[in-house]
Amino acid sequence: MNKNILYGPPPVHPLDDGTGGEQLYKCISRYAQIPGCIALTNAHTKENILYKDLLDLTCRLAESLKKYGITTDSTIAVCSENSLQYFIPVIAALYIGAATAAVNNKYNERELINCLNLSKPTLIFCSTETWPKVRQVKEKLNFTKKVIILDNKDNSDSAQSLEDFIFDYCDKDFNVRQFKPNTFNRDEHVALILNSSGSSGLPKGVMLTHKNLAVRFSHCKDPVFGNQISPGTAILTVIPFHHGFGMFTTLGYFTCGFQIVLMHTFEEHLFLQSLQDYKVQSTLLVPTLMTFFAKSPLVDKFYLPHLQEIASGGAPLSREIGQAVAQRFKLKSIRQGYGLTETTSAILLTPEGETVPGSTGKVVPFFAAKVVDNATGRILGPNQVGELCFKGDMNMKGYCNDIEATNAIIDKEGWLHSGDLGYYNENEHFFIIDRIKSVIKYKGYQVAPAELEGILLTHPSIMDAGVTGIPDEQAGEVPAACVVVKPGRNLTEENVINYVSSQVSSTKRLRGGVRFIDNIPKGSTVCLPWYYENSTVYISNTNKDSPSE
Ligand code: M24
Repeated sequence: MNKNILYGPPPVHPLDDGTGGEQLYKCISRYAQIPGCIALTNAHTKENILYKDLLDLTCRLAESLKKYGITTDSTIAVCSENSLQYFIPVIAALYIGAATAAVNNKYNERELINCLNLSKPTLIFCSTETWPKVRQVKEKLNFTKKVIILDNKDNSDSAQSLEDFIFDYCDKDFNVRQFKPNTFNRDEHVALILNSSGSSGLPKGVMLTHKNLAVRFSHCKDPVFGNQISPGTAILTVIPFHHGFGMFTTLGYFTCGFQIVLMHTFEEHLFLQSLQDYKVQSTLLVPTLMTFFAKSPLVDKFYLPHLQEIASGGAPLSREIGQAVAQRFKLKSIRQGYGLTETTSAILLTPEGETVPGSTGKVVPFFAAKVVDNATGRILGPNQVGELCFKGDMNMKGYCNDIEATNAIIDKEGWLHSGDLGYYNENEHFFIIDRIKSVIKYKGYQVAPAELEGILLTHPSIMDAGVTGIPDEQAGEVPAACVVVKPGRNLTEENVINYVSSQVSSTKRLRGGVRFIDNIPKGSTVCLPWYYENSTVYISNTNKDSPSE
């Protein structure tokens, strides 16, 4: 055994038996028996769903899906902002073993088509807000048979309401008590398909299994790496459910019986008011919002004695901001998590009572980590910087229909190469210091340079283009482009920015500006040094967006 491979500790509780769907069913059934036990609250509207109603709705929908013809080989998609109804199709599909593709609700038509083409869902569950986009897209997809609107009671001409779908397909005398989730091989069976561009290239479909989910559930109730189980505990979350961070923390909360107070859009006052009103004990933030709260004067106006934990993940959190936020909220420390879409959820987490400022935590149970010198392949020891690699039971099954990309990120021995540079100290606490893969993180959202480069190259006046991330205090990073203009053509920075903006969702806009150069040196982060050397570079767009985008 190599002493420089670090293993997570044995779990406090053994891994529960059963598929992710069976485990959820068991837990939700248990909490449904507690009178008035609230599963979800919408912080904006103050509406609730009880565990009892969640059980009823998910079982009825699962039964309806089966009657409609959805099987363990089928895929459905959910394209919605965070809402009370979001998890109803996700959980129903988990019960019966259909895979769910969680689609970014902010995607435009082009992005939606690309993303849905990866998973090819038979049904799409959308919201009133995303319906106009989904409607356009459905006409261009021959595999999608039906669209169901989650939050509307009325049927439209070409979509059905959730209520009506259940009414049409679930027997009137269906008895929830007789419902049983399906059993299948959890190691292989795909539970969810999320999007990530991985180390390079275009966004891909990340296939995560029921075993991956079961491991996340065990972390969630682990007293060292997760939360103490106490049904009714209120958790506030504004993290998008379609992203791995939001998806797997929230699914985990259902297994603990927590009251999940959700927000679909970050509003400072409502966020703080909700922390106070629901006596929230734990909340999740991305570093952009941590930076915001480090300075927000409003925090002091609220009485928050119940708040015990703020957890941050999805992007680097500086030591200073972490400490400032902990101080503002009168907490001892901030819990950090580090993960990739390809590892399901966090694989490094701050263990209870072991915070080290600036560290993303220690290896979780069921996982191993090593730091590798990329030039020599040598496994490095403490305090030596290299690429972080992970092996364990939450590593994805692979990318949908893309063995080449899967083999490029997971090697023959099963190690996933994160594309992040970092080290661990003598106490096995990890520190992330840089990213070597070709991914930009704008407010925690992935932006794939290859996608923006592809768009730039379709411009009739652009000969070559390179996209990179440049540091930004508020957003972490912003995408910036270097462009080579075809001889005899004229192009302004504004032209280029608008051209890209017209084809991408907001997070991918070229907020870092555009620089015109004579040729693009090949390599993924080549523009970065160039950018810094040119201090006169014009940044086109000061960040006027809301912190949550
Ligand atoms: P994806 N510090 C620095 N970089 C980080 C980071 C961190 N703490 N976390 C992620 N990154 C960067 O969009 C790295 O470059 C996620 O971000 C993701 C997915 C699932 C779960 O995926 C990395 O290669 C989580 C993040 C997660 N983060 O925290 C928690 N979950 C968590 C926290 C508290 O593909 C890239 O982003 C409690 C429980 C939790 F699960 C991966 O980007």
